[in-house]
Amino acid sequence: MRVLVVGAAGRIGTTLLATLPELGHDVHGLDLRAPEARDARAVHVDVVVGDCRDPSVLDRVLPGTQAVVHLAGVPTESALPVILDSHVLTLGAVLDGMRRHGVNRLVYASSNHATGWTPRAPSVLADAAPRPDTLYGVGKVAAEALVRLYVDRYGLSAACLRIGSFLDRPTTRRHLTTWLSPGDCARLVDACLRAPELGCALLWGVSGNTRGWWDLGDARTLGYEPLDDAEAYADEILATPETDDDRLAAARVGGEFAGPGFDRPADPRDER
Ligand code: 15L
Repeated sequence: MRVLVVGAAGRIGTTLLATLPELGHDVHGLDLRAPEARDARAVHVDVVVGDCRDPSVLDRVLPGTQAVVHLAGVPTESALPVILDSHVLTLGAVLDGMRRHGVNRLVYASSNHATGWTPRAPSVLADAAPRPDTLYGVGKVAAEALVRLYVDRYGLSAACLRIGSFLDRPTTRRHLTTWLSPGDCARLVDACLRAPELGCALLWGVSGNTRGWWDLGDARTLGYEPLDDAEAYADEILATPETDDDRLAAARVGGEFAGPGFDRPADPRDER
């Protein structure tokens, strides 16, 4: 499948540029800047440098594309105007471009922070109600709503991945439940690209972590088979004493994002 990765120079983007071709996809990318370090597996992948909010840029890269993986956006808390621009406006422009060019499949990198305020429970479904923990989470909720609109109004087939902690390896207690390995990230995106129909799927983006409490049932039904488990790092991580920050991070889906350290006014003029 001919797949456009928007946000190709970011951490997840550079991974997918290297791994999706190995899974049989014909990948190309778009980003505001060129990827810095290219994995040897991605040297032949074409990346256009341009702004996905510019329709003329999309009109260059979308012809012939069969699916878009949209990763663009500031990957952490920021001022509300930045959040809305980088997550919602970029996605809206890409969705309109996809309509213009008849591209009907989207994999969207949402985040656990869209429902980060949800308290810990033995199992939390991936389509848990929106409960953002930050302005970043608000941006992801708004972006998920935009996807929903295009599914319902225009018949788009889409998956929003509420990604946990995308890292080469887990380093904290929270990561023992939230880790998404690079390999599993590629397997999850691949499953979403290959599933016959997505509707408007909401899925957790995590590995098959033994200590996970985010339900992977819907993702597995779509064909996702995680091969990694943060438990392989548990002895090393648990060797250090548990801190108050660890306990806070364990209380809600969003971990420390739902704590006092991420308290921030919506109006940037109120920031002290
Ligand atoms: C995210 O969505 C962020 O992009 C990343 O920076 C981490 O904070 C991650 O969630 C997480 O919850 O660990």
